[in-house]
Amino acid sequence: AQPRGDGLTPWPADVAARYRREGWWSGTTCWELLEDAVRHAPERIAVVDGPRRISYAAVEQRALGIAGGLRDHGLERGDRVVVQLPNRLAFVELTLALLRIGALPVMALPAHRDHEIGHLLALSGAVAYAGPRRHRSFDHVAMAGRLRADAPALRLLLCDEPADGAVDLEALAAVGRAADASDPAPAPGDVALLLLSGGTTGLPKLIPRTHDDYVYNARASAELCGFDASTVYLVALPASHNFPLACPGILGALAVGGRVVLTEDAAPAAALPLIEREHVTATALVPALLLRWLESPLRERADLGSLRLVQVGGARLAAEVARRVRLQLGATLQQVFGMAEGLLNYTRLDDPEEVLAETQGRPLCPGDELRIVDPDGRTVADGEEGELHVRGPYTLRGYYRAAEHNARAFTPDGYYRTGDVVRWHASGNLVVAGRAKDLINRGGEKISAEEIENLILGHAAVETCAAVAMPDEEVGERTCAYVVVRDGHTLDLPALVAFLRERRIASFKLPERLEVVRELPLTNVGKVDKQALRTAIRARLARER
Ligand code: J2J
Repeated sequence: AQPRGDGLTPWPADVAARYRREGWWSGTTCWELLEDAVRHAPERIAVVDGPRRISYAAVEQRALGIAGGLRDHGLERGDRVVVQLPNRLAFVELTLALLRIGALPVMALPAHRDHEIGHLLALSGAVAYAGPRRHRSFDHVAMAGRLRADAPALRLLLCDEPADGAVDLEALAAVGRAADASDPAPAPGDVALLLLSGGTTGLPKLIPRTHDDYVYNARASAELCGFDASTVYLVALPASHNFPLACPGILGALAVGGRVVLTEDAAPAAALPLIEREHVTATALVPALLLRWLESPLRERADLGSLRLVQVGGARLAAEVARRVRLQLGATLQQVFGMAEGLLNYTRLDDPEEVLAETQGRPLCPGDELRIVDPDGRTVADGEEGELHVRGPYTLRGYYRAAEHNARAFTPDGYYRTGDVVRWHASGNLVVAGRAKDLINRGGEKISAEEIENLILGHAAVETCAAVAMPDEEVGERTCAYVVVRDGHTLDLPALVAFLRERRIASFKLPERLEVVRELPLTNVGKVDKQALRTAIRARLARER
């Protein structure tokens, strides 16, 4: 079968040939990763979700049941499916089923609402939406109904329990199916899935990841992290994030015959007893969640003796907190500086404590090409700070259907401009020093300043506005909205939040502070001086404390 080029910016032919020659691209699809593990140990438990324990053979049959059922409903290779399932068995099985068919999961977050899901449906032209019926008192089926009017391609609703007008995934899984090699399958060079960017643009971009590149991502990560058949991996972060999905995450654990334990609740009261009960050996956290685990009185009550590896990434981790992982959780810390766009940096398990605590690791692959540049695009001197540019065998060459943005987000020679300001540590690892991109990193969830500003500008009282990060002890950063109010109008935070809620957006994007000002400071080229605003709010918060 010919690779499906739709939405994919291909690597140049000579570069692709090198990636194959070096073995980084192995010509394997994500589904074949699972198949290998099934053949190896069919009876072993692959996935644990609450009381349910599903063997490798059963996961395969159940995923094939879903794949067959979806094919019967007309789903084909190359079709897009917006997946918004929480950390449940159905997430794993549906994702595998789509990977088997060659249909593309669009990895939405459970926190997304009409605003985000509507955009993802439109951008991807998805023919199906998969969600829970109700989750955290939100009715996802009703949302899908509302969005139908503006998503003409959408014709199939999938749910993991019976719901009006939706196909029941559990019923398809329960019927099951045997493997049939004659069923059409994707090619290794095809796009496997679409991940969400933690972008800086008005609306989020989608990241096409191919089977070849994602299989490398998961396998090489599993090897680096020492994953094997004895690994019990806890999915604490939302499973649709790249980190828990494939770094090494769910795919990495399944590829080596390990076990995946799911939880919808990562709070200490739920996660720590689960670690004890399931003998979890590894997990991935964002710094904010790690901090909650460390601070919890439950930590001393649960037996966490099985825990060997705690990966932390997604946002800056303070060295003082990093050092507490070994002392208070009895596990090895691994810092991960990754991005859904591709590049993964990991500290190695046997790195000295100082490197584990103070750096964000080094690239996964010898084929990763990193450049640290000044604002003119010139490489900085060794050890100096600059913006990180990267290309490599698992880093995208272009966002999905975003030609205009791609012209800015990539250099002419194919490097992705990460927007992260980094420097090399003497140990050969990277240190993330800051960022040049305009977003707010709230406990690892990325909020595009432009996206939230566009929404705020829709309020009748708002003349102009700017959204900036303000420091926060718990989640690292929160959103502060600076607003110039129109003459004769007033605005306070509750009114602004109520207005934004009516726009039906993910609630982590809501501003948590409002500063009404007479005017916004400008730089000498006439743009809003966000640096000045960040400094101002930081000073103000310090004074208030
Ligand atoms: C500081 N900033 C970091 C870190 C990511 C593994 C881990 C994380 C992500 C992720 C991921 C950071 N210290 N250790 O996909 O597979 C910030 C940077 C980066 C952006 C990417 C994975 N680790 N960051 O966070 O696509 O700014 O991926 O460019 O959500 O998070 O965000 P995202």
